[in-house]
Amino acid sequence: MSQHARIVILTGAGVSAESGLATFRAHDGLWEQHRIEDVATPEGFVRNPQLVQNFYNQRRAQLSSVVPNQAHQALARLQREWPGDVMLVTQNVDDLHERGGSPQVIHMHGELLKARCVESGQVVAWLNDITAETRCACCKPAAILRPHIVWFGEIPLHMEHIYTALGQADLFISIGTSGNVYPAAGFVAEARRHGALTVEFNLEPSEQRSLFQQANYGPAGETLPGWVD
Ligand code: BV8
Repeated sequence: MSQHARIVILTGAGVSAESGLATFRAHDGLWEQHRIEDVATPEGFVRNPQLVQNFYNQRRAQLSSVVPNQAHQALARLQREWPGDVMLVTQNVDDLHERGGSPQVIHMHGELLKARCVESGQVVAWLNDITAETRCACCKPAAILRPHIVWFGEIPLHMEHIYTALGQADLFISIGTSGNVYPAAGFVAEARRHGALTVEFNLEPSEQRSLFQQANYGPAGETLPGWVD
């Protein structure tokens, strides 16, 4: 039984903002340019698959032109150096935590750099565009591939694993999320219910601000390194 605090970290789009990736709900955010219903729901994918593929192709392609920032690197140091258990859960679908040195990342909303066969559900690494001609290699006849992304109305990934960790956490840290999207937005209440200390790092107070016992407002690339080290 580890005598060191068990930490669960949840990140959102704000942790990648200083790397240049758009967040969702800012004035120039992704949801200002696209309707969620059109590009981030199963119904939208059935209605206009190419519109959805293009939305994710453009975001996937952008990954090669951005780099991790000091917030990603500080979290990776915390994961590597903290003697107790640390679980990093992200709502983000980019690979910046991995490239920032994090040894373990749980992507509860999927990953841009993976695709999924709509027939078999098989998930494969995917670096390029998915087009109308793209087909899987696992089915006969070959089936279409979708982004390995959890859309609205779909069940997030690794939920049992996450809830088990939330039930045992001594410290829950939320970074760069507006606290609008469930079930992730409910994690702070779950951790607190089990006695965890709850800390928020965000540009401004999130929807869940009242549930955090400590808060550090400002760019995570500036507030997190000092706190971690
Ligand atoms: C589910 C992948 C059941 C897509 C995403 C009606 C029908 C169906 C469902 C619902 C419904 N009504 C409500 C729901 C539930 C729904 C939901 O919560 N809707 C909301 C809008 C009300 N949720 C779902 O559908 C989920 N599934 O409920 O299934 C279930 C549940 C539990 C158990 C079993 C079954 C699925 C949700 C997943 C949707 N997919 N992502 C994609 O990425 O394209 S969600 C999307 O929003 C992103 O993943 C994103 O990560 C996530 C959350 O947004 P944030 O990360 O918080 O980003 P945001 O822009 O909002 O905020 C950024 C924050 O950073 C800001 O506060 C800003 O101040 C701060 N910031 C900015 N810069 C910095 C900074 N902070 C620090 N430093 C900086 N430099």
